[in-house]
Amino acid sequence: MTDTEQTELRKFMRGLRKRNPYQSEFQQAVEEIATSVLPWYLKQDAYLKAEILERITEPDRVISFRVTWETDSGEIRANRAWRVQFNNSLGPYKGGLRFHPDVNESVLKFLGFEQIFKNSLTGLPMGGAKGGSNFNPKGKSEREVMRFCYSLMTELHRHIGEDTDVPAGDIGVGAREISFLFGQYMRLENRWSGVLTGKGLSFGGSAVRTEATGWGCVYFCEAMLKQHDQSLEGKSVAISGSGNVALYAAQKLIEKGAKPITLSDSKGLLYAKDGITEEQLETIRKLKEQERGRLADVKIKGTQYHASQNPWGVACDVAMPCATQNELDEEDAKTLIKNGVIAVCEGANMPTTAEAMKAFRENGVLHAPGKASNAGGVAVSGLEQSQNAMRISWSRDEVDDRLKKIMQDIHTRCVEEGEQSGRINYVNGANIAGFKKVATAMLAYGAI
Ligand code: NDP
Ligand code: 2IT
Repeated sequence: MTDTEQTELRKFMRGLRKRNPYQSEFQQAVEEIATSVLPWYLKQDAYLKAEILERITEPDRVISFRVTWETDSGEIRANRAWRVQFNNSLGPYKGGLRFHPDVNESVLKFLGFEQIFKNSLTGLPMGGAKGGSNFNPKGKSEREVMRFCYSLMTELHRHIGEDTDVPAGDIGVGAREISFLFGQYMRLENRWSGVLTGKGLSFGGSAVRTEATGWGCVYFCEAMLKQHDQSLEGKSVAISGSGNVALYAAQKLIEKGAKPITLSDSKGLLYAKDGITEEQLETIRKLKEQERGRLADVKIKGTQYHASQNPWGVACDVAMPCATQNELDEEDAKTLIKNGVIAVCEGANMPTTAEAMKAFRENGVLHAPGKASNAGGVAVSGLEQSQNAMRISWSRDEVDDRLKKIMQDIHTRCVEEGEQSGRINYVNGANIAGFKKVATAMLAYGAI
């Protein structure tokens, strides 16, 4: 960055921090995008005059509401919930719902903001949004989760619609929660519509949506390695998380001949020196998806559980953070670099801190940002919307072929926009490619 660009960035960020105090995650996500796009943006008079950067960082609206529900023992509980409808320039608002005790407005604004550019990169007509609640589904009974979902949808239904805003899953929201939410939407609206994605396969869900984020992340990683004359074959991969994204990333890695050597959760790390096998992964998947167990409960020969540890201390060729934001910091990055990591491919949203990103960049580690590498999930959500609109359903192979093509196209866009003196900066590439399309649409709409 030149001195002028740096001064402009500081000025812009000062204003943004003032307008959004205490929202550190949102500020972090905006600063990353602004850093990438400013060198281009500052040369575009029309965009500058239209204040596109100021406008794109302001959500269209944030809906905030109370969700009251009853426990099995008859106690009344109240949680906070939000829907951040960030930008619908490219299509109806689209993005997941997160249920986790750490959810607050800053977290949902960062996620909604990232979603605008991720959705733009998919090439599908989707705007950006995110929602969720500080409700903790852990330890709750099935009936409690159901009552909570019904209550949340009782407010949310008036703000969403198949051509307005189409929520989906994220942390703590999977097939079970989407089914409860969808059932309540239908009851309230008295009609069937493709208003949520990630639905069950028998009621409008798309083949491969469950697997899409993890598989897509591996397809992106494969493309990134191929671009650098490498392959996944035989590579050891440290994965964090053991939820939807992590489990299906591990599955596809095994299929590609790579070795997933770790999984994790918020309590600890599961390590398999020789790689987790297909059979072992199936056992873990059942424990997590059906019994809602913890990794500490996994008792499989050839694996070790280490409480309170993350995967970044384990020597690996590739790191795939698939749990949550800021889970990989500068110290973790330095350890990975020391241990010879060649690529980091993000399954989660913003899992890498700004300092860790800098360390990877300065040490020549390939780094795929989540908005590019985890876009497979929302892409197949977009395909679910198309199938619902056409009243048809595509086969697994058909959806998987489209997913592969979308991930390859995203990779190509990152390369085109991210090439700098012979090296590819995937973070810049994804940010610039995602931003340009939305900014151009906003400019065309005039002063709205
Ligand atoms: P899940 O709820 O299925 O799994 C989340 C996993 O991450 C769990 O293993 C969980 O451990 C761990 N985790 C969550 N919060 C923390 C934390 N604060 N510290 C340590 N570990 C944590 O969620 P997903 O797999 O769906 O989502 C994972 C990431 O991928 C998120 O960043 C999400 O935004 C992103 N993503 C998801 C997509 C999807 O389609 N599902 C699409 C694109 C991105 P524990 O059980 O102990 O909490
Ligand atoms: O972060 C994400 O892209 C998601 N949680 C998926 C969103 C979606 O609408 O499928």
